[in-house]
Amino acid sequence: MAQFATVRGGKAHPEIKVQTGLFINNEFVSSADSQEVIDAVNPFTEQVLCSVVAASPKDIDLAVTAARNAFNTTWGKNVTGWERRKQINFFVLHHSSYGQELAELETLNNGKPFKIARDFDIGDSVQCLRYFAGWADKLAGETLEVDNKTKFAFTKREPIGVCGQIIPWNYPINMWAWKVGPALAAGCTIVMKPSELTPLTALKLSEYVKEAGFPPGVLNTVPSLGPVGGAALSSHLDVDKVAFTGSTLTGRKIMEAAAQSNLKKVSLELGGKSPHLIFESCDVDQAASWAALGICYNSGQDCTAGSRVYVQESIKDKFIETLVSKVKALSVGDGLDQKSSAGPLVSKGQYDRVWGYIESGKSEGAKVILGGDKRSGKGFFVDPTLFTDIQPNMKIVQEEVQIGVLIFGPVLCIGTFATEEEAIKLANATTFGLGAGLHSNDANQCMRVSSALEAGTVWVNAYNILSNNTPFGGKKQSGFGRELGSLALEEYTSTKAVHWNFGEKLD
Ligand code: TXE
Repeated sequence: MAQFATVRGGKAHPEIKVQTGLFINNEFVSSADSQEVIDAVNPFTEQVLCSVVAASPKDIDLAVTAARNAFNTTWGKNVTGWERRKQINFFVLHHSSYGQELAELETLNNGKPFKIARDFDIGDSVQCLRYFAGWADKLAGETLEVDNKTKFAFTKREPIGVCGQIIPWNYPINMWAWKVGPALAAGCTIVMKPSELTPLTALKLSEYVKEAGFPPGVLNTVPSLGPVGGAALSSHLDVDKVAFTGSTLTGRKIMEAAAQSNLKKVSLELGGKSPHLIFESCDVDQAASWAALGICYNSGQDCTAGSRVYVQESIKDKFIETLVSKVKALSVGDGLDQKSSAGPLVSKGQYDRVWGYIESGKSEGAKVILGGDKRSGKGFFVDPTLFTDIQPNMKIVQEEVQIGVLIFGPVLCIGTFATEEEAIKLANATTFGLGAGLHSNDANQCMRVSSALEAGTVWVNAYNILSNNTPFGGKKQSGFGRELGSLALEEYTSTKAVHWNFGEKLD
């Protein structure tokens, strides 16, 4: 098949050239042994944008070999931290100069609004890579006293090796940067498997990797179906670590594959059913704005989407009325339209799943107070849908937690509580623990509740804000390991202890 395709873009870039091969050793290549392709679909038009090569297990093996060779020769312990920092920063300069084109491609393949793709997804990923570039020459060990007269020990942080990175489709560029940044800074080499739903921006970024002068094999990109390429990567005997963001269901499979192959290190970020608590002392207008953002941002396709709001009974009516007016003000439409604040869902599969949940909410007796009706015409659209009168055992509240598949759309369940104790109990009544939010003007209450919430991140009087220097990750079945911040580097380094004898002689 042709090694590139021309994708019809928006006003700024009417035509975008996309490489369609696998990116191995800095070259775009065909599969070694397969004719399989992946269709990249535009979720607004439902049309195929282009087809890209789907990596087979043999291709994954070739990509791992390329990454291993680079690790042993041109990257890994063979380059100084200072050189890694320079190389990553050089890439960042290059990558940011292509921002508009990359953002349009993200909108075309994922559906999210162009402005958000450009200003948040790309803007933030540039900052993320810069942040990690800064760490590359600051990975220090310790000097430890063993015996003052004869011995001491020191530790070194060494790159863990070849890393498989399996990323989802909700933030294709961000998830790429969150994983690539710390891995490259630490000196690891990478085999990146983007989601089969959104392979295009990872391929575009691979072009920049080559142009920016990374040595061949340092970063390889292998679009593939999850059960084919993702499974091959997680069970590969020469992969030292696999980093994953996606569903709990797939996270379990990856952990199993790692355990049954070479016990590679694993980090998992698996989403959640995040609670958002609204206490009576809060600024209701602000709390409603954050709650609207919490469920509608990225069309609810967000691992920390605040999909369960619990409001104190005394302010229930005022809060719900304000929230409805905030959500109504959002405009859901074509991502290339400047006025859109949210786009369609990413795929027909996600569209069907979300509508299935909405229908189940209705049939189980929850009350729809906004949305809940399908649009006619093209595009995988789900307008924000708000449910009240929920019960803890309803499928929209609990979802399929046992298999770990969530609604993952702009669908909000609103419940009430009387006391702080009840609010905490409701919030923690989930097997997940990724994010949680609370709004209150009582500082002591903020301290008490933020301590009691079982989540890796708690937002107080805000929701969904992230910072590159602040760790992010889950508790319970939302996974383990941390991304962002200095802790992300722990995921990509191993500590070597060196014991040094300068005085003791054996008889
Ligand atoms: O996820 P998968 P899907 C959740 C969300 C959504 C559900 C299903 O609830 O409704 O997952 O989405 C790769 N071995 N999240 O089916 O399968 C796959 O190719 C190795 C939460 O898209 O987890 C893709 O690259 N890899 C979330 C990645 O896993 C495999 C983001 C994610 O796909 C594999 C996305 C296998 N056997 C979905 N099977 C979050 N935490 O933000 C699939 N993959």
